[in-house]
Amino acid sequence: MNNKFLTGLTVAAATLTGALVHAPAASAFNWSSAWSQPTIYSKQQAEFNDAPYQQYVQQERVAIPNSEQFLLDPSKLNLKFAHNVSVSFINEGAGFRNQLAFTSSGTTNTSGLIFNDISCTGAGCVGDWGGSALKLGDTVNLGKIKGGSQLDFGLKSDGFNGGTNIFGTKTQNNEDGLQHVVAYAVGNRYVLLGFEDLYGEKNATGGKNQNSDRDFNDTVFVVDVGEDNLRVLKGEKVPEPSIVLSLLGLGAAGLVARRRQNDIKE
Ligand SMILES: [Ca+2]
Ligand SMILES: [Ca+2]
Repeated sequence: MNNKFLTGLTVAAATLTGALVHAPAASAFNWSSAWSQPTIYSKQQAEFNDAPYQQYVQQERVAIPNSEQFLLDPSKLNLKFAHNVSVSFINEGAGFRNQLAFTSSGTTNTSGLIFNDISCTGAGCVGDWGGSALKLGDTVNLGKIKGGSQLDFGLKSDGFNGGTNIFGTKTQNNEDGLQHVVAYAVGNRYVLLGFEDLYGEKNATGGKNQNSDRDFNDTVFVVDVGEDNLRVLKGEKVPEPSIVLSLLGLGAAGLVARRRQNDIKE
């Protein structure tokens, strides 16, 4: 091995190191300014009942306690089966008027805004401090997401008022390096997510810290992923439709097919 070659390697290594050092940190969640508010359906229109899920909304400034619900990793919301995915607003405990968006990547590649102004007022609303854009249970359809897709969600803190801090499900990509989302499996078909919208450790002030209460109640919503997808997310074995068909034969096949159609329609 000659010295010239070694020098070349050293230079290459130095260049690579430099590139790594200067590479921008991965963003928490890619936000598009081209997004606009999709149609919001009332809970009556969406036939959604928010009442069973209000119990998971933490009272203001109370850190989330141990929950008996099934804890999920919000950065790994993989859907195995196709489903018409919808998102329903449960509550907000925020002075900020946050914005929520989603991405789907993999088999279905799409993204968009879900709620442009997360603010509510009146009975049951935890953060009744200005704004009345949403009613509890309001629902947005994300459309059909195919099996083999990964759902992800991001929050723009006070985005309605021009805020620019974005929090995502990947803890290491958040600017403060802290977790800002919790996720639980609730009921038989929903993933419940709660966002914390302030920077920093609990009660930390100074610099970018915002005296956070770390209660993860600033935006709380559920995602209807369907029964089969939720079972998979909880680690249960759910057979492929084709396997079920071959195991059960033609008579049961009709039943399975109908059940799948219902899954899509719901
Ligand atoms: Ca509010
Ligand atoms: Ca909070």
